[in-house]
Amino acid sequence: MHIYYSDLAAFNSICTVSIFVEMDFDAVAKYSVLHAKPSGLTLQYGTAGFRTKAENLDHVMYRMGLLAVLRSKQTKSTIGVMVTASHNPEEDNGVKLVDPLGEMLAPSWEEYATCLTNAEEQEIQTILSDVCQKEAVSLHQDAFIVIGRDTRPSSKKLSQAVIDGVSVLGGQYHDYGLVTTPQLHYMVCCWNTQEHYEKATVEAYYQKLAKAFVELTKQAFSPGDSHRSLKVDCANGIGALKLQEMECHLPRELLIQMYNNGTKGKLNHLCGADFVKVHQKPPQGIEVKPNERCCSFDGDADRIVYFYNDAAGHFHLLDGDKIATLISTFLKELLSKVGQTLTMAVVQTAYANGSSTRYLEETMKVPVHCVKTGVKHLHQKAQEFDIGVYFEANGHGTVLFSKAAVEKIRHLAKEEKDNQKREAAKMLENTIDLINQTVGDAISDLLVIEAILALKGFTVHHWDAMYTDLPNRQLKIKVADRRVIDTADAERRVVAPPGLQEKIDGLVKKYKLSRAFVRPSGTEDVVRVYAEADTQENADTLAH
Ligand code: NG1
Ligand code: ZN
Repeated sequence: MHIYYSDLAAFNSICTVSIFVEMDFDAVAKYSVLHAKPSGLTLQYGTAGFRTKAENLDHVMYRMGLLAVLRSKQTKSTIGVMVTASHNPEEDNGVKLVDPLGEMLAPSWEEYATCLTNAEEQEIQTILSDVCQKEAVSLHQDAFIVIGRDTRPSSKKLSQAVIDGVSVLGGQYHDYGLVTTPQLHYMVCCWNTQEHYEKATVEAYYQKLAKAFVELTKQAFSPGDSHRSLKVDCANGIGALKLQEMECHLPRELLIQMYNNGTKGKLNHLCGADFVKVHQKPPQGIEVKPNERCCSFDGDADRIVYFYNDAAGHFHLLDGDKIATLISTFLKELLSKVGQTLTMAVVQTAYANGSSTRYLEETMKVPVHCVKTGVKHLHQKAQEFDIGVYFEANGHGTVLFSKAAVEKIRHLAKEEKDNQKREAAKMLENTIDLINQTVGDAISDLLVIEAILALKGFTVHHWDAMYTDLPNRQLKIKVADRRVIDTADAERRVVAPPGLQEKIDGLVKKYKLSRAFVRPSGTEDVVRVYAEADTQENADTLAH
């Protein structure tokens, strides 16, 4: 692993010997001018960092480079900076910081990020000093930052601005270049927990996942079997590059055909997981034959949804809720074979289809918890259990295994005398290794799902038939100020402005099996509306 020092870092070490002891404010100021803030622009570090038009982000990137150095010094750990705007249109971009174990940035630091981003140039120094003081940042401490970016045309230049920010404060860095968001999260975790994880390289990531997949599916594929083919819509994004690299390590029984690989279409345009989920139809650029299993990644490959067309040509979506159901059912079956009483729960948001919640609770007898939108909320809740399965309906999710659960499972996989129990424990062990526990990961999730389907001998139709989704509709509405809406109860009820919740309740009452809520988006300047009801027509009318 090489550690790169930019020209700027070299410049600093020559010009300011004291850089590691105190901040070189002259250099910070000099480079702040080169990464000037457009006047009058205010941004907020939202559910997934900063996101806006790429042309307005240069100063944000530079400043996030600065902040990442302070966070690294404070945590005495490697910190990640990912340049991406996920499923947003190609003209947008964004940035988020990744904390030491690969998790989202701590809330208090989100506030510093917002403050630093909106500061005028002459205020930067004071804000940096304040953060150092409040968080007891030791400037003597070394800082190490890992950086990744998606395939947007603007990403390369923006990640260079991050590097400028890192270097001006004397931080060291490694630029992973083009990686999926979950790969960068995984790398951060590797750097900070070297004893548990493999080497912090993308190649080691492929090897770890491939080994677990091969071991897990050993019994599922027998020689002479026909291929299990899967069509993947890569949203014209980074997923295409990285899935191709992954594929070289996978057994030939799994035949992956990639579409929207970025050579023709525009990123996230009429394709990708968000398009498929929101419009409830197949993406462009892929021919879907009846009953063929297909899936869509989003632009930075941290989300995945499956879909197919039935023989009558009807479109079926298998979203994050269906994925959570498939995975938790599989895990529950293995746990009962192993004979262990580990706690397991599924964590969802208000967007989870009512049918999925009911199926999990009533049929599968798996406890379900509802939290606020945003991966960090799901992740946090899932950590409360031995096994926490979390998925947003949009296809972002993963499974967390507690340290104690992992130890127990690994021990049983080795020492258990009963053959059947030991085999089940081994399968659990391989599932643990196949899952990227830092964050939702389209490539890792794809492999988990494909392994489970192969092991269960399930077609996409079998999987879909586990329960039937209630018809639903999602809308987004531009309002003057979305912040006037305040919610409670995991965003399922409005508490401000007064009277709005009563109106929603009045409308919901008119339909059967209905539910509806509104909340301000954390990533776009819109208010989101969600409705479900007994028929698509009713869900649509209610939403409108
Ligand atoms: P907002 O814009 O706050 O609704 C969206 C998604 C979240 C999450 C974030 C980050 C929906 C309804 N919302 O948040 O689930 O994925 O983006 O990407 O899908
Ligand atoms: Zn994404």
